Amino acid sequence: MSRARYIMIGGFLGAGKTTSVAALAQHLTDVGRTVGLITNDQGRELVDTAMLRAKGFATEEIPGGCFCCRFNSLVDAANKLTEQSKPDVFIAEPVGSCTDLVATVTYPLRRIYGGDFSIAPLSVLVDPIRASRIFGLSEGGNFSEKVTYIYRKQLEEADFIVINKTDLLEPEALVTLRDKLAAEFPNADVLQVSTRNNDGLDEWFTRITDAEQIARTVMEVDYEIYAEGEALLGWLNATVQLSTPEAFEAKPVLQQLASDIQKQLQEQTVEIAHLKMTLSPDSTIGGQVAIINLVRNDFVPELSADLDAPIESGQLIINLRAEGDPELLRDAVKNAVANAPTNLTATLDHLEHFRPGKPEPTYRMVL
Ligand SMILES: Nc1nc2c(ncn2[C@@H]2O[C@H](COP(=O)(O)OP(=O)(O)OP(=O)(O)O)[C@@H](O)[C@H]2O)c(=O)[nH]1
Ligand SMILES: [Mg+2]
Repeated sequence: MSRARYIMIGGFLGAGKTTSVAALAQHLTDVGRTVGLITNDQGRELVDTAMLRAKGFATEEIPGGCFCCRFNSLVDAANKLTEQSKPDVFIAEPVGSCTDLVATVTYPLRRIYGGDFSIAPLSVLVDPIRASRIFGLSEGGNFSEKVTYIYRKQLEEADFIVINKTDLLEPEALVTLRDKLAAEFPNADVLQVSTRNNDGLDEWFTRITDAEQIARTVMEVDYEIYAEGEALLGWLNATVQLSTPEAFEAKPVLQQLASDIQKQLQEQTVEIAHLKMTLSPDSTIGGQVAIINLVRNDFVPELSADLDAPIESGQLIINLRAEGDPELLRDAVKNAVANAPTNLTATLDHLEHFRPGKPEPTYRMVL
């Protein structure tokens, strides 16, 4: 039996990983491959899983910890997908605050399950506005030093640094960013894409579909700084049941909730890394899922998918990651839900808020 392909697309929170996973999955499906997707998070109730399943892709999620710390769950998820649909390509999205993936995920996969998987080069996506701020090329809201440490480490281990969202940056600024990344991370090839505009994807997808990851000495990581960086991030996952006697439109409700959360966190000077929400109708009428995202404080919440028609009830999933106290995130979300439009009944079913714990990988292999 031929080995299944394992492709991992990393990158910091909000860089566009899930959007790219969906685009790659569609591309591979179109050329006759069978894909199985694996999502991952520190908590449960994931927007990414809802989004990818709504697109019709076989998706397994690993909640409650990152791939590196739940390595055996990653293999279990691949086995489960194999039982369901026998994928010949697995595409995995690690948590956006995770690094050291080569030593803790791809090398162990190669060493222990090398007969089952052929491993693609590691892609690490960047949002160009966020990256320009991290590397001092532009002004604006930013993360503190230890969170930035994780950001840089992600890029250091990349085989491909993929500047995504090129539609957001002027050409000169893009060249400056590209040169900076190429100079700082000479081991990586720097690619440029706009997943939204389907620009540059062919070259990237071709390079990760066929080539094998080349083994090299893994980078050093200070797990104390890494853990402190993770612990500066606040994490919140919640589910809310929304209903009205009369049908309601998803878009204005999601926009109001997102803007309300954003305004409260701006006032608390909490830097948002990614606020994402999906609204799934309880009945099949009304379309698949509406999605809204916000990837920094000084931007507008963007609707990346809408429902076809108004709905009477549905489930809202809220995933919020920001540099700040998780209690502030909880308060912002609870207030926004309480301030939901008056004709809506909003019931909070589940809410967890925490700081990610110290990463303790199942394996760490240096070659
Ligand atoms: N302008 C623009 N926006 C994009 C592009 N690709 C993705 N986005 C948007 O970026 C936001 C974040 O995208 P996701 O794919 O959810 O990012 P992610 O890296 O999976 O985020 P986490 O899972 O939270 O770490 C969404 O609003 C996307 O629509 C792009 O090429 N251009
Ligand atoms: Mg994602």
